[in-house]
Amino acid sequence: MADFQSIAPRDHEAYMRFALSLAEKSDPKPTNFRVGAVLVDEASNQILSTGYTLELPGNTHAEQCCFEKFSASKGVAADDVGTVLPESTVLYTTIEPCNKRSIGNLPCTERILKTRSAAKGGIKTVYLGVKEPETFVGENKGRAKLEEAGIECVHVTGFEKEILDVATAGHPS
Ligand code: HJL
Ligand code: ZN
Repeated sequence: MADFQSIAPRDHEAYMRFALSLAEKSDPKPTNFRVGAVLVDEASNQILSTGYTLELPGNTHAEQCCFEKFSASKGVAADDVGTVLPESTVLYTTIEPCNKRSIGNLPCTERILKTRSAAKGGIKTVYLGVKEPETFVGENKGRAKLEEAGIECVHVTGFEKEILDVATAGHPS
């Protein structure tokens, strides 16, 4: 991916700001949060994929769009994205990955865990900008579930207000 390659390695604030700029591309809706996500190979500092809520057709989440765009670019099925991710892949997401979804949709937490059970690579660390507000599903256990499974979760602080302002722009005031 060619854009935004000026981010220095492990500049978590800059990557989070980039993820927030992606969230701003999502159409404001009262029924969801506008989230942005970036997949990065931390060893080479390459951006592998980007995504934002509803970027792909259907009721798609930011992290899901990241994964589906990357698997498509590698010519593998979405389910097999973990087989084509480098060992040192990390995910930046403005809001903690979800753990509960409307019927028929796999939670992003499960998608992340599945990348680790694949033969090669997978997500090793998730950098998140804010805990999910309890608006839609009550307390989100996404982070706890990832940590239990050995995936490191790091809260990149300082963007909470901006992230929530963007995420809830379509919600009634
Ligand atoms: C994250 C997103 C997104 C959410 N969270 N991390 N990325 N939209 O792109 C979390 C929220 C879910 C509800 C409803 N949102 O989206 O809890 O209808 O939107 O499947 O759980 O689930 P659906
Ligand atoms: Zn999700």
